[in-house]
Amino acid sequence: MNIEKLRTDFVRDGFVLVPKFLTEKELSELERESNEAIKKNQMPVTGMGIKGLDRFHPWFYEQLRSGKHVKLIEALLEDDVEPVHAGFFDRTPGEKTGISPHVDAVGHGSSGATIWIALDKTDAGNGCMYYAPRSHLQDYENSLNLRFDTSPKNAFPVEINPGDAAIHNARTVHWSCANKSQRSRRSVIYLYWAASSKPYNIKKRAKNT
Ligand SMILES: O=C(O)CCC(=O)C(=O)O
Repeated sequence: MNIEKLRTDFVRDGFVLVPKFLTEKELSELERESNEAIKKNQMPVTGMGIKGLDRFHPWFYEQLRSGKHVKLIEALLEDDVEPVHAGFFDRTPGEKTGISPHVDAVGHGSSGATIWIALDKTDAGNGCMYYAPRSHLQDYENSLNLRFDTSPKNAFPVEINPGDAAIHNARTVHWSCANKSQRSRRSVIYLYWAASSKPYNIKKRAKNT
């Protein structure tokens, strides 16, 4: 892994893809622990996913703090990190809606990052996530439902394989689409604030929202 190149791309675009981030063994372990966590959770997995896996499953508590991704995120943010939560997303086969454009830093840190690890192959057919390249450089409203032009010129499809990772800045606009296929599209995420980040007190909105 060329960390310098990843950092340059992350700073410029607001995201990076890391193919084959997990070994096959690590991927099986992640899948097994996700299944265990979902079984423990009393709520069904909805479109918004399950947040706070680390609060009821010790394996995720540990991973959130010392998983192998932590050092990479610190290198990309050039800061220590403050763990926020571990989550699970499942765009279930046939699901009719995805997730609206948003930034993860809603109402909190000005700087942070999310690592999104694919458990299944993800593509436009099964409701992949999209990033708006360089959107982290603009001031978008702190909202989970941004008015944002999601046309192809603004949209980078996160089409990756199981065990690959996508890492985005907490201020990068992203969204996902309905899963029109019969294939599942599961992922695990870990969200962090940069330790020195301050709460974001946004006063203005981007011109194009
Ligand atoms: O996996 C998805 O569909 C959406 C993920 C997301 O919004 C996030 O990680 O913040």
